Amino acid sequence: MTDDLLLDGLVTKAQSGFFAVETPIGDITSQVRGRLIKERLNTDPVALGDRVRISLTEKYENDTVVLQGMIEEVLPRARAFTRQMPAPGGRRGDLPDREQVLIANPDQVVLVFAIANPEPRLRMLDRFLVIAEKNRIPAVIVANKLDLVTMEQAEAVFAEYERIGYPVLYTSAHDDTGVSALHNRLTDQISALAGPSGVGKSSLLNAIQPELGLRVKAVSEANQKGRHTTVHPQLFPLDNGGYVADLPGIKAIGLYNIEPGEIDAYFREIEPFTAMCRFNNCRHLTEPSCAVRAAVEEGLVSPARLESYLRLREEAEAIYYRC
Ligand SMILES: Nc1nc2c(ncn2[C@@H]2O[C@H](COP(=O)(O)OP(=O)(O)O)[C@@H](O)[C@H]2O)c(=O)[nH]1
Ligand SMILES: [Mg+2]
Ligand SMILES: [Zn+2]
Repeated sequence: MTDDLLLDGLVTKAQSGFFAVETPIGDITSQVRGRLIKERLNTDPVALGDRVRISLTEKYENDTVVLQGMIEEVLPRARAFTRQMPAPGGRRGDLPDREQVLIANPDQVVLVFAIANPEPRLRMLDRFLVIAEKNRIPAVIVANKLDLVTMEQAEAVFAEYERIGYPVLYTSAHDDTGVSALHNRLTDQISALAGPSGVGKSSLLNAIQPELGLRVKAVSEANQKGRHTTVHPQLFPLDNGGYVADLPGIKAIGLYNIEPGEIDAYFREIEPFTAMCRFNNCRHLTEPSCAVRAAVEEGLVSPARLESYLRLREEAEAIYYRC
């Protein structure tokens, strides 16, 4: 037996208690030590993207030796894309809220939108950015289908995001514009991809690496069949190094674990002005001497971003005060 040997690995797939762990000697299907499950009650004990240590056991299957893994240790997560599951019975119940980990240790989230066909849904983009900021995950924006518009038209929509500090890549999967720049961004990184359907995510992945988009799509479609099915994304290796995962479940992420006042901090260009409002509990709606509204008047904050802010804050308030 080889049980005194511990192997380092990366969890590339997590499903129903079984984990695909990529190790220096290949992919090894693994389970989790019961002790770890008991120690990590308020989170997923092991999740996609976790760095783990496994022990090995040999098993005979049809006269051949198969290696099986047992996850003995989960290394600390640098960051994680999580969804808070409200405890049964709400905040007043005895059970704690529990987090579901969509992906551990992503280096970045890549938010893909089309510049046209379909029209970019900037409200959704702003929601994704809030969730990324909340989870402290760097966000990259991809503005695809550049072939359908002029660069001026594209920048009219997306340059604001560059101005406030998010990298924006302008791409076209149809004529390959920006595809190598996107490829470079993904290389050697663990990237979580998100965006509405029809914007060209699969096409861009296929342009980067044949079949990649098809493989990613097959998984996310299977996940979307039932409304209540748990989402099991998967990390797909890139030939040049790095991994991508599709995050089909991200659209459903609510603002459960976000307090209304916290949202200020997740709009990076709005945040600096909030300290200058006359009232320190200013909601930037109709209060007198609101520095945020003044900043919009002066062209320092875009009206569309303030609108997103107000709507997300309203949503967060509705959830917060209901619980
Ligand atoms: N004009 C144009 N069409 C694109 C581009 N990328 C994808 N499409 C088309 O948009 C549709 C949706 O693409 P798909 O990759 O399946 O989007 P996904 O749902 O985000 O994975 C398909 O008809 C593609 O051919 C692009 O850069 N330019
Ligand atoms: Mg797709
Ligand atoms: Zn204000």
